[in-house]
Amino acid sequence: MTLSDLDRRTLLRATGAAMLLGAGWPAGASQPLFAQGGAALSGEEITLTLSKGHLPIDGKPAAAIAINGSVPGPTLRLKQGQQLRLTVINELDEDASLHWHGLLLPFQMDGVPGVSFPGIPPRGRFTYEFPVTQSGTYWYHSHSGFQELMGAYGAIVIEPAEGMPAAEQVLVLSDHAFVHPAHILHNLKQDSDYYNRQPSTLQGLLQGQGKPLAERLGWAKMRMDPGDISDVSGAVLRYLVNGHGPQEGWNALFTPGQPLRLRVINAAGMSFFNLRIPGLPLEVIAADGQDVRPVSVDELQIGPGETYDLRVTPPDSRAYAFVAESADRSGMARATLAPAAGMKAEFPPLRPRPLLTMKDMGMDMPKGSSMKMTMRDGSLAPQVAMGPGVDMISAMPMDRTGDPGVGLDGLGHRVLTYHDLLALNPMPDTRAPEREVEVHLTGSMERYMWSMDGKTMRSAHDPLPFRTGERVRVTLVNDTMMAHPIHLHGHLFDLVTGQGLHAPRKHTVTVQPGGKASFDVTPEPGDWAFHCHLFLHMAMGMMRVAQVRPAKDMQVHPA
Ligand SMILES: [Cu+2]
Repeated sequence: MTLSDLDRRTLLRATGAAMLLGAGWPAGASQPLFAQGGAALSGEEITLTLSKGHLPIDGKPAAAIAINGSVPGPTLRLKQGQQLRLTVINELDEDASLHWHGLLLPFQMDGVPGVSFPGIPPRGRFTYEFPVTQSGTYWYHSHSGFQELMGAYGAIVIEPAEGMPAAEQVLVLSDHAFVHPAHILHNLKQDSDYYNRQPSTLQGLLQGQGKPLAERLGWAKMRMDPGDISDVSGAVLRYLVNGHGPQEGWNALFTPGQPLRLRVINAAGMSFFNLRIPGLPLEVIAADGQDVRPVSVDELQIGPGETYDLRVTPPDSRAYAFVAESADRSGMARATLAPAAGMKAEFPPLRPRPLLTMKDMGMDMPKGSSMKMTMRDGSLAPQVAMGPGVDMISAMPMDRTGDPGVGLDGLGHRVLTYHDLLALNPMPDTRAPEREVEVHLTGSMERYMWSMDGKTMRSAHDPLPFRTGERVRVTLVNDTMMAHPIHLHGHLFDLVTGQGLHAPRKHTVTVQPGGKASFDVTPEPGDWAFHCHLFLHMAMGMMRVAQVRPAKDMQVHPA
């Protein structure tokens, strides 16, 4: 079963199983307690084994899937230019896979069941083999079932062919529930507001908080909630740093006055994080593994699937709080950076919950204009299959790559946007795009349905066709009120942000609610997964296959 194949029957079956299993699977002598954070593995031959057990989160065991007995799995420390043979052993009772997120490789080694290979059957194994051509911070994760949401992920750090290693730490951020992900999905299908425990409706209305009354009534009429930032929240998730829950936290040492590189990976299945270290500027030096001109900020948002390398130079001999606050501010992952073991940092309280704006609905319109009329006008996006799974078409989608993310405007300190990112090296393919492809990110929040162009992965087997080596612009239009981190496998694309030859190169781009984002890309041959990195959105169908073929073999599908 691939995650994208989760149709209704599979879902019901999985949910039934999850219900029977309660918290996932029973704790017992046969179920090992996993380690928090993995050892480093290097070399040309690496073996990774997936197995089930329990992860202690703040002392309480949660059903989990580990790689080599830890969550996260081992950190793969590689060298640019080396060969790599990765043998993956599946000790689970279901099909498994591992995908190397952000790595450029032959598509047969990319690890997506049903797209690039058949998957790894229970008690089977698969050997991936490819050259390591790039350097930087990446990660790997399962692309099967709910395994990633349950802990099947780890970091990849690739040292450049030349260059001295400096002091560094890897921070794998994630989210983990004490209930099975199928149970969460089941609850969302019944009530998409299930984990949005403080809807900004009656109580806030009575207290006169938040939005003005007229606007509130408008939102109510559309049966939407401006507080709907995340569909899965701290009500059910615990936010982890390197497998450590927020009460326990994770600790790292630094030498005062010396620069320290933090390789931050967002491996969360369902959460955006806002990162900051109160009292310490963050110098962004790489995004998605690619060097950028250093830019100093006080805070930045990281979407699921993205990585950022941050350089910090703590001046004082005191403990600093690394805060990864979930974007809906329902919880935080915590790390302490200190010059000596045992020091405690002061963590700030969660900030007030942000609210969505009209801009997040793709309608930055003057007051008094009618919202209802333009909420679902299919003529604005002819390729979108209008059906019950599409409850909105952005009327006026704006390029929002210059926005810092929901709730991060007007904080009074510097917050990173994609516009601040400039690639250190100019882009390798400087051709102007020959054509443009528009892909709509669509959904129905109420029905918890997610799709691209109104079609789910399951309903639309026709892939998105590309020609090998063409230069193409892909524009993503977000017709929903949630941010979606969209990931293209096996490629680095050049984000269109007005930076010319120094456009930032990425593998994952967050498209803000009601907004749009464009990238230019030179497609590599093969079949590549292209999907939202919120795993439950992908499971419900926000995924397509980018099919790249030589021009002579192109089959153009009618729209
Ligand atoms: Cu999504």
